[in-house]
Amino acid sequence: MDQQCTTLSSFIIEENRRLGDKATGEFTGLLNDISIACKGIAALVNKGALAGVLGVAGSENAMGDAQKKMDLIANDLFIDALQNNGHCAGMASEELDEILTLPEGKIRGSYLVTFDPLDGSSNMDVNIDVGAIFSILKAPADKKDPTAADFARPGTEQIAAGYCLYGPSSMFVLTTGNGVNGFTLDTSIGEFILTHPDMLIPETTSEFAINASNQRHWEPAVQQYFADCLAGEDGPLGKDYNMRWVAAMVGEIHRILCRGGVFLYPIDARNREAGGKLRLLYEGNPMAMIVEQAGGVASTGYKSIMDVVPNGDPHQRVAVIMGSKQEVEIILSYH
Ligand code: AFP
Repeated sequence: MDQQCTTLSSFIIEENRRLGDKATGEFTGLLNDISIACKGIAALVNKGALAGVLGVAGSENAMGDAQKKMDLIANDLFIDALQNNGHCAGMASEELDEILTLPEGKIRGSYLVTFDPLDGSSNMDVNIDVGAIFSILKAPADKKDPTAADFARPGTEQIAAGYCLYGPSSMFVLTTGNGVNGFTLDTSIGEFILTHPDMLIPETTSEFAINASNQRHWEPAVQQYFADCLAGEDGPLGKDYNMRWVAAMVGEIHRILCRGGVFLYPIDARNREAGGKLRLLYEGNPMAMIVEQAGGVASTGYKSIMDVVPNGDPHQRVAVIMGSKQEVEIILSYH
């Protein structure tokens, strides 16, 4: 093993020290809990059919999505990691109807965690990328059980955010508000190792990701931008574009962090009242924090995602346009 390698745990300890944190160890412990959940999920995702984790569970989540077996397993792994170590006071998950407080007798920690334990889970059965997304907020100071209102805080109040991509290799990508760093899971030693320090999104791009099957429902601004992308160098944007669609936001955002691009899940006629399709607290906000910490822009089309005021519903939806700074600004100029 490379003697110089930095593990996720040593990176977080060092980062806290550098930031002059009083170092109670609680925040480090919380990130460690999350990374342990992600390692457990990575092991099962990697085994796939051999672990018997493919297929549907036969239930639905609060949004009416059919839950996969692995959605529920990943959710349980997050809950187990977060409720037993005294770092977390409550959680909100895509797979739980309501926010979750801790059982009697468990120590209430100083943080709240929201998560999508298995983003893009319909990719599981076809062996394509899936991921986990998380956001960390400060818990109420009084150590009482949090309520849904305690989670209803704008993205600007996030303490940290990250995702774990389960792809050809598993990668844990983290921001604590001081840039973005990526760690690759070395399965031979069971550690996430810093492999992508100071990730920065290129400002310009000619690659976009959008589910074009929804085209007829989009607003005119997005319709026009899309038409101009397709027109390529003969159109007003004056360049040929490439298109990608992983159908797991973690995969799209990771690609954008590595080589630039824009990802759009815009308002459409069917979800205008709800505010969009993706979820604010465990998809929009954490990804917006990561993208902006990496030099990109994250908007609803009309305002910064992290300025959206939550309405108290843990599953509130939001429109998402994020990625390379200059290209997002071009898209916003269409609105
Ligand atoms: P799940 O987390 O429910 O699997 O959904 C994934 C997702 O929220 C996001 O990661 C994708 O970009 C988007 O939905 C894909 O949805 P469509 O295939 O319906 O466009």
